Amino acid sequence: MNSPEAVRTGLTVDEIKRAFRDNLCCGLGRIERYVTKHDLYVALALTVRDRLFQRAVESMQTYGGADARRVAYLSAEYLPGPHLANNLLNLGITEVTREALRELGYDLDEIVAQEEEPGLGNGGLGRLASCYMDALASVEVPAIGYGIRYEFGIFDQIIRDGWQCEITDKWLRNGNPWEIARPEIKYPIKFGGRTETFTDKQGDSRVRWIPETEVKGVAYDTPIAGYRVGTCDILRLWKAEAVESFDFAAFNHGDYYRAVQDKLVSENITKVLYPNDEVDVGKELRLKQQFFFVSCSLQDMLRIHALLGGKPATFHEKWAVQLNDTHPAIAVAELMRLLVDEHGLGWDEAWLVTRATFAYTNHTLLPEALEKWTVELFGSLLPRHLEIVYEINRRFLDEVREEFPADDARLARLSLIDETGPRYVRMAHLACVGSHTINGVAQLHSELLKQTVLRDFAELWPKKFCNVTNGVTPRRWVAVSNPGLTQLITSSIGDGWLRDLGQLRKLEPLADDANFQQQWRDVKLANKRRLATIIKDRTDIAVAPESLFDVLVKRIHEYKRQHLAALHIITLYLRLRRHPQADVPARTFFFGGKAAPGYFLAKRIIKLINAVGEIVNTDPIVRDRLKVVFFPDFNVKNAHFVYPAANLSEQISTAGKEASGTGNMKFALNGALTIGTLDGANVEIREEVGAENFFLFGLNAKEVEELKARGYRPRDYYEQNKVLREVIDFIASGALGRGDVELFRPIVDNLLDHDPFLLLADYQAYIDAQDRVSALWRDPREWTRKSILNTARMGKFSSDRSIRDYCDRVWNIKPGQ
Ligand code: NBG
Repeated sequence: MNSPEAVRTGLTVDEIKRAFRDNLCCGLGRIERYVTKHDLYVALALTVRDRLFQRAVESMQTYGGADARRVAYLSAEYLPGPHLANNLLNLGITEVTREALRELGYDLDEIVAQEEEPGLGNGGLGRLASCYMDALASVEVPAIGYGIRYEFGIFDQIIRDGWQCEITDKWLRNGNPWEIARPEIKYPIKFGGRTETFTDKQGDSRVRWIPETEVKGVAYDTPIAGYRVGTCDILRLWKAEAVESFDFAAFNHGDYYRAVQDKLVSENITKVLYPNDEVDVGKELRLKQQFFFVSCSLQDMLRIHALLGGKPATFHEKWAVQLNDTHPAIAVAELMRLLVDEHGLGWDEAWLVTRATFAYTNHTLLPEALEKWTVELFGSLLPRHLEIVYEINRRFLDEVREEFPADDARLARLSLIDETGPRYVRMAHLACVGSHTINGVAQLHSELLKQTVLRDFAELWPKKFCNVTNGVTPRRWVAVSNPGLTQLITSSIGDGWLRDLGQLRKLEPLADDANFQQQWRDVKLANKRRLATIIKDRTDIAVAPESLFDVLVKRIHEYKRQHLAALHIITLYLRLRRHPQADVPARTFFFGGKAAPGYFLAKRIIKLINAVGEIVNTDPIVRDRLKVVFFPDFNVKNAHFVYPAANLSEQISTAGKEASGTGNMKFALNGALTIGTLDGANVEIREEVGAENFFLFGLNAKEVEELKARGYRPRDYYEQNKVLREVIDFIASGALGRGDVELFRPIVDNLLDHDPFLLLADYQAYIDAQDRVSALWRDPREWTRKSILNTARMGKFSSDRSIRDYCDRVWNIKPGQ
């Protein structure tokens, strides 16, 4: 109690009170009489951070031993969400902290609401990385998550006259109490220039890279605590800064302003996160970002390895490095460079180490998302790496030639260099060649990967491929965001499910219990009220909490088919207009999600949804039965309010396009029923919860391909389906555009003439499935039973299970828990 650590890191009400007041005064220089809510938040965050770093330091000591193999998760994106409530939960101090603050006259929930989240990712991929950080610590795997400390994260979205507007995200403007800058952990990163060969002291021929510019990467550490365990891992994000020596050189020449200019240019590298789905990728700055964070991270791992007494040749024994998509794939060439050029290993030895180090996760089958860089750009920025890529390729193609003699077409397909037109470096190929294991993120996706984009690799190295189905953390996605449900579940089956999600099965016998059902509905209704209040506040639309909450939230993309949901709403609208007495149960349709700023059709889809809302929400005939809401700025913080309030989860992507999905898991875990296609992880969710508890519709992946191969003609569906025709004609008529017939013409033309994502082919099946949803909604007991069973059977989709699968199938690590 009297030792300094006890005062700084104790967990009793009194110790937390003391630490909090101490931070307010000595950490922030504030006195209680004049504090703002933000001051209170920062003081509490610092109080919690002390307790986290104490654990992080202990974890480093525990795992510093010679035997441990640690994980480095390399990801260009993370979406951690607000930290405070989650950290309190994982430390097990939510209630004592609430009490400590109450005694000081403050309200914990108000303070928690102050936090602004780091939006350092686009969507599912970044959020997955953060769920995995939580799970790595929770199953006690020593790990570092490496990434980029973007100054501007994903833009904030506002809706103006139905259109998306982007506002720059200034998440750092009020400081970030969760991170600690580590100016002593810094690495030089080189760009451009040329290479030359020389003979070293041993008489061996070596290569030297003479760069044109150099920047410095500085580490910023955020502790990531496991759930109720001692382990605390680190998220280490890199910020670019100017190298001092460069400033001095210019300064000495009297060119002070050039020195300042260098500083600006250097810091640009980590200025801004690139939105995905942009048409014009291949930007130089993005390749710079990728190389920058990868090189910092590998240099850091090599430093830690040496610190623990390791030699470069045993690097792979101590580090399992996961490439989160191709964004960090340049790591394969960079580790080779570090080992060969900087540490003097021979090529063959370095290659063994490299291949034993990396594993690659693919997150998409969409061909346009597979990264490639022109050879010119790549070579001008990373001349030494281009040489290394060529050498890797030369040796690799020799290997292929042995396996498949006289098969030039195959060689061309497999090559790291795409030579079908202008020459490109194919990053997915580099990742495949340089990794010991390649995985997809759901069973279906992993299979399709082997049949489509990575088919030649699967034929060459079938054993390299495996599947690890994605998962989500039940801590954030139930305990933090849905306290009502958490309490109900825990009072029924204990709290073991939060570390072992399979225990939710114990809820199954309660699915028919009338009393439990009533409590289940009460919790859902309270969550719906909470969401309704927020919606009223942000959009001024009043929604009825008793109506069916039908929710579609995710990035806006044609393949995710938000516009198919719009076709359904218009169908119901026209049905009600024609037959005002029609039996359509009251539904509220919620949409949320950002469109990439340069993605024309996605932005128009947002406008379409808002235009449908404008008509539907004000029409006296349907007014109280259909409501359409676009919830602006869907992010982690807002998501906390959305998943717990959903009755119906829309997972309606064209089969074969969504690699996994993780929102689908968050919904079902919170008791929503799913309407969905056989795509991504939907397939496995349906398998787990039971086909009878899932609204399936639409073509499967094979049927999609067959239909396309036969020659898909969307117009045939339009001509043959009277209701569909009315719906499309309604959009084309200008009725949604206040008479402007041009407004939605791009969408209408796209659907009638191309429809690459087969909305029209799936339309009728979707409407029929929605009618089954409405029918079931009229039977609250049956609906509730299915809702309970959905939650009860979601155990497989915990990110703890995913991480254990990675440990077992990919990293060869034994988790501590
Ligand atoms: C996304 C997929 C999702 C998947 C997440 C996480 C990319 C490139 N891919 O289906 O579209 O759930 O990755 O694996 O962002």
